[in-house]
Amino acid sequence: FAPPPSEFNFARYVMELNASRTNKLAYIDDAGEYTYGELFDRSRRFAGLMQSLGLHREERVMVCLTDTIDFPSAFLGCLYAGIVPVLVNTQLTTDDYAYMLANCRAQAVVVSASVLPTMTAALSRCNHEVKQVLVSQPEKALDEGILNLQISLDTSALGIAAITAADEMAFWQYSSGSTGKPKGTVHTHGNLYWSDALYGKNILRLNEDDVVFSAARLFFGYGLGNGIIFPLCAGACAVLMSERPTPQAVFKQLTQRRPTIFYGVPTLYVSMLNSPALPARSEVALRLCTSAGEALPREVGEKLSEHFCCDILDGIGSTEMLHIFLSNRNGDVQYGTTGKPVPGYEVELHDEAGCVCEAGKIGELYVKGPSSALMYWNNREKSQHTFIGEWLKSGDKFWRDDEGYFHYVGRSDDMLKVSGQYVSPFEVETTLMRHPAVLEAAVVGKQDDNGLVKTKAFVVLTDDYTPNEELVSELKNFVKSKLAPHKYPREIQFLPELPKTATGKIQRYKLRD
Ligand code: 3SK
Repeated sequence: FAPPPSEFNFARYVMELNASRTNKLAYIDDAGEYTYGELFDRSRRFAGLMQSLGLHREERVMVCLTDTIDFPSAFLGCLYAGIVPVLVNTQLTTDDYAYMLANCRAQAVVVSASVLPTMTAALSRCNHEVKQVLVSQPEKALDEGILNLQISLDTSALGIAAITAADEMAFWQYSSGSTGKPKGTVHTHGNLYWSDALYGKNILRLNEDDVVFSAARLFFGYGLGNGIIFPLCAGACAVLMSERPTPQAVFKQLTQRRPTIFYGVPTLYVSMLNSPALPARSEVALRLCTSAGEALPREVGEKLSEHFCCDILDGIGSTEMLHIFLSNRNGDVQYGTTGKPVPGYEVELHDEAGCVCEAGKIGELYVKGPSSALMYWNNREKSQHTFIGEWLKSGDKFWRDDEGYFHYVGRSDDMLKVSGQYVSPFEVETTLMRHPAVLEAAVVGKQDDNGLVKTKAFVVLTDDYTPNEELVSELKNFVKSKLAPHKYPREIQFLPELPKTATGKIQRYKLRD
């Protein structure tokens, strides 16, 4: 792929790409349908609104929106004006928002009505600079001084386009590590171009006839690529859903909107497979599914692909790399693996001495590619630890087989060493999940009376089983019969559900505590 020109604005780029698609559908959300013409008109008005409120280039706007047409309009509108949207999770606490508002020094906040009370509390707590709060789809009258986004857009003039550089700061996302405060991850206009060129075009091969639907929300890097970057670069149509992506809600979209591509996460796929309402192949129009966020267990991938007669592409990305850089390919899927490097990215595994690992050896994953973030905002120490020259240290452990497929072992900080040997929580969890009693499992390290680390499993049972001591022994024996003896969980605790992030990742650190 040719690099983007040095003068490059992603919003203007997609507007030009879709100039002949004025009447083609770009989005379908819970409230209606929007053509490319309407999307770009809303985006330009959003840019005009920000400019009329006195926002300048490079200033930040916090975007805290659920998945409706307002999200892509605000995102593209900011980019068009050279203003920097800071995309934040809609399910955070007052403390989180207060920290982020102060950290990014947002001059305006665009927020969904459902998040307004939490955001208002955060705004009153921090010593902020916010000039204006705008609310998307309010259901009741707003306090004086707060603007209704739709009404403001209706009366706003079209904004003035900014001439930006490909390497210029375009938007931020917050990356949450297992410890410490969230880190403002700064991405460029060029990064948006590259993640589409390398993954959207080469791996998904999206075209204008595709209809895509992402269970991962737009504020998450995975969702942003799925629902904005890739469909807009292909002239495709994206379905947006505001409510939580439960299996029922997802089935409704799959059967009624009939997307050709569905982007899911492993925990959702597990629940979908366990639901009696799982639609038949004939009821859906899928040509491809993707999975990210955490590794997709082999059995889950195989069962789902058999059911829907299409490939499920498991891959891994990161907030820092913007989207997926290691992935299975359509027609070349090894279930239970994360596939091979996406062409355009280089991936290496490093051992503890920093040397590149040979096949079969577990190592720390490093990735190099053109969509890598610039830095973490105001955090030199963490930036230097993660962005190492041209390489990015991902914090994940993998091994590579002789055919070049990468096998996920776990987060570097979730890895356990039991009896001097590595134990991958993921391997024990997926083994447990092969037992019919186990819906989900999470494995952590727990010190025994001698201070030695042993594995402990937290298990959510399927509907047909109830917790009892016999089942504990049965599950331990089941793992012992499948894995090396040091790997079976010495302790098993049953839970009604596992603690998870908004994007479905198991929060093992909460279980460790
Ligand atoms: O978690 C992932 O695998 C991921 C994928 C795409 C973009 C962002 C992330 C964190």
